[in-house]
This record gives sequence, structure tokens and C-alpha cells, in this order.
Amino acid sequence: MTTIIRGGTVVNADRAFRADVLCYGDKIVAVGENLEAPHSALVIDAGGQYVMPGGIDTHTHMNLPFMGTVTQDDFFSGTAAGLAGGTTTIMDFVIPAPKQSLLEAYHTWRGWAQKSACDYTFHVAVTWWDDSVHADMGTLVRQHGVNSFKHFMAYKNAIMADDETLVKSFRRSLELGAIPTVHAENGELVFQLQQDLLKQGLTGPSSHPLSRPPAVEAEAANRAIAIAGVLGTPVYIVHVSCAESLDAIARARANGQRVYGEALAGHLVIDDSVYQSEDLEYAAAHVMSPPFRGKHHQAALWHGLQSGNLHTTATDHCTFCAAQKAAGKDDFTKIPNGCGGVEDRMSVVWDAGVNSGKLTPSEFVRVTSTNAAQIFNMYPRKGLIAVGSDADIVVWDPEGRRTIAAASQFAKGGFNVFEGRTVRGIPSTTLAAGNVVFQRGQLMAEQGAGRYIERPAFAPVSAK
Ligand code: URQ
Ligand code: ZN
Ligand code: ZN
Repeated sequence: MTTIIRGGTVVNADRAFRADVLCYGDKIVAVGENLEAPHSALVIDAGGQYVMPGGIDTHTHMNLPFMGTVTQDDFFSGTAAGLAGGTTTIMDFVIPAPKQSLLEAYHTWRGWAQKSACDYTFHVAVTWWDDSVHADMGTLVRQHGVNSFKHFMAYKNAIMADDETLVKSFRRSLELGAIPTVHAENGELVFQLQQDLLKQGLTGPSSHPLSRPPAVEAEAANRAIAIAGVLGTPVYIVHVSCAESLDAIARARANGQRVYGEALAGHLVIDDSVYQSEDLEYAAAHVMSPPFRGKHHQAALWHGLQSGNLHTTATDHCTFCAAQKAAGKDDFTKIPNGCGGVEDRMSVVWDAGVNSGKLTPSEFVRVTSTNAAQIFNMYPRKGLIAVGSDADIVVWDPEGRRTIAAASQFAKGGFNVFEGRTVRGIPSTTLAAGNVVFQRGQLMAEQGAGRYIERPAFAPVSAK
């Protein structure tokens, strides 16, 4: 299949320039003005539009078994929804149960992901420790293209990693040339605050943010950064939600430590007033961790993206329907944690970031695609419009508008945290691996078309 994208402005993280883009098969084969193309080529008119690298969502959970249930979106519905929003690669998570072999869990997730409509890759969670975990991490890096290991510092009595696991896993990651990532919340503090609230009879969803205030997140962020600093390994902090965690990252980076931070589209534009709604189903639908925060935290997160102290934007797409969320109607600690967003991230970040002047188009590309590709070693295959890069391309209509609504979304779960938000700046066409998979509202995602993306380790300190 040959496709020529004509008349657009190519936007990479380093510059924007007028050029046509010629794709052959799954690769970009030419970028330049007035390109020749075979008569048989599919022509996409990008006049007045931007031609950008497909989005990379560094944080999704499709088909996740969690808190006694399984997310609504599987790897087909979730990736198809992402393609409709301009995201062409997802980074999902293999999350072994404690004492479960990492390799066994990895193969299970690989099976679930076969149906993906777009390319995908996995962070593998280290939820426990023994010599077999040490060995499996080596196999995953050397034989399966895993170069990032996740650590949940929250979720006590479930998947929480204690300090011994953090230290041993961070050290092993360094040996292997892999990067540790963390969900930074102090799970012990969360647990105790939850018990306190329940003892006071405060069982509703409005207690969720009270059980995980910013200080609970910042303590864990500081601890993960300190452990990484002592051991000499980089660290990537997922869903940074508050100013206090961002301050920890900025301080460490100012001291020369290699720390990366991720912001969720939801945390950038939604505040904690959602938990005060008298509609408890609505409030429960917003239960995710870390929770949505007060407005001043959003301003801090935008400053983080602008200053280079936050590097990627993601969604933590983890959808549960109202019936699933109702598991916690009498006890907020039993509300399955998670919200959606994979379909809306790019437009929400563009509308709130570029239209407001906070980000340039190139900075938008950097935080929605290029930084993720570079941090996790997929660049320049991903995150760039250039000859030889994958033909994962979003043709972006900066004047196009869409009002986000659960009723019209492709994602499942029947709820959308961005409900009613009209965004200016939407994909007009998405190409994944050179195939047009979304065009002017029509989704042509193909089940199983996605490929597993191996990510080489960084230069390992020692090969043992
Ligand atoms: O903590 C996570 O990232 C997963 C389990 C999704 N849920 C959430 O509330 N963020
Ligand atoms: Zn998390
Ligand atoms: Zn997550």
C-alpha cells in the first residue's frame, strides 16, 4: 500500500515544516515538498493541517483483572478507541500476582494483546521478590524486549512493592540496562487513612481523595527518587498528579539526577470537585489513584510540561462500568480504581495546551509521542516523521471540533471523565503501520493488526 499525504505541515518535536509524506507499506519512505507518487497511491489531502507522529500513550490497562473484576476495554476495543484519538502505540502493563512468575504473567498478557488494533509494548510489574524474579527480569530484557519494570508503591495487601523489592528490583534494572518506573503513593499510609475514614462511617466516594492526599504521593515520589539516586539508576514516575511530587522531580533533576515524570490528561484538566457531587455514581466514576486534585495542582502540572520536568502525557486508561464501580457503594475502598481517556488524550492536551499557548505544536509532539519513544528506546522508529520511521501518523485538523461524550465514544465503560468538553483540534486521519485506520469519524481499526514492539535495553552496566 502506497499513501501520499500532501500539502500539510509536518510537526516533529524539533521543528515544523511544510512537506509531503510518502508511505510505502508500514514505513515512511520520503518526506519533502512536491513529492512524486505512483498513480496508484492513496492521496490524503493535509492542506491546512498538521502531520504529526502518532501518539504514544505510555500508560494503559486493557483487559486488566483488578480489584475483583476486569476492565471493560480489552486490547481491541481499547486500542481501536486510541486510534480514533490519534494514538498509534500503547504501553500497557503486565502485572503478576504476588508469587506469580513474571514470565508466566508476561505470556498471559501477550495472549490477551494478540487482538490489539495498534502496536503495543509492556512495562512488566515487579510485585514481589525472590531469585526467580531476578532471573525472569533478565530473560524479559534479553529475550523479550522489555526495558522497563513497574513498581506499585500503593495497593497494600495486593500488588504493593515494599522497600526490599524496590531496592532489589531497581538494582537489577540497572544491571540489565532497564528503567524502573513507579506508581508513587505510600500504600501503608493510604491503608491506615482508609481505615480511619471507614471507622468514622465516611464510606462514600468523597473519602477517596481524603485517603490519599498529595503528601502521601510526594512521600513515595521522594522515596523512589532517593532509592534511585543512591543506586545510580534512572527512574520514571507515572501519573504525577500534584505539585509536591513535581517539586521532588524538579529538585532531583536540578541536582543532575535522571528522573522522568508522566502527566495524565485527566489530571491536567479535571479537579477534585468531582468527588463532591451528590450523584455518588458520578463521583465513584472518577475514583482513580492518585485522585483528581485541586485546581492549583493542574497549573503546576502544566508548568511541569512546559519546564521539562514532566516528559510524557498518558491516560492510565482503565475503564470500569457503573455496575463494577458499585462494588464500593457501601465502602469506597472497594470501588475499582480507574478511569478512561485513551481516545481523548491528544485532543484534550492540544485544546488545553496548544490553544492556550502553553505548548507549541512541536512541544505537543514532544509530550504526546517523542519523549515516550526516546525514554523507552523506541526512537526513531516511533515518535518521528522521517524516512525509515514507522508510518504511524496523525493528520491533525487544528480547527476541527468534537464534543466528548460517552454516548459517542468508541471506548467501553459507558462513562467519560471529559464528558461535555468541546475540544478544538482533532485527528482527521490516523495511519497505523501505513494503513488508514481512522478518517473523519470513521473507524477502520482491524483486530489483531497491532504488533508487539520490542524495546532494547540501554547500555547495560554489567551483562551478568
Ligand atoms: O494504579 C494504576 O495505575 C492502575 C491500577 C489503574 N488504576 C488507577 O486508579 N490508576
Ligand atoms: Zn498507578
Ligand atoms: Zn495505571
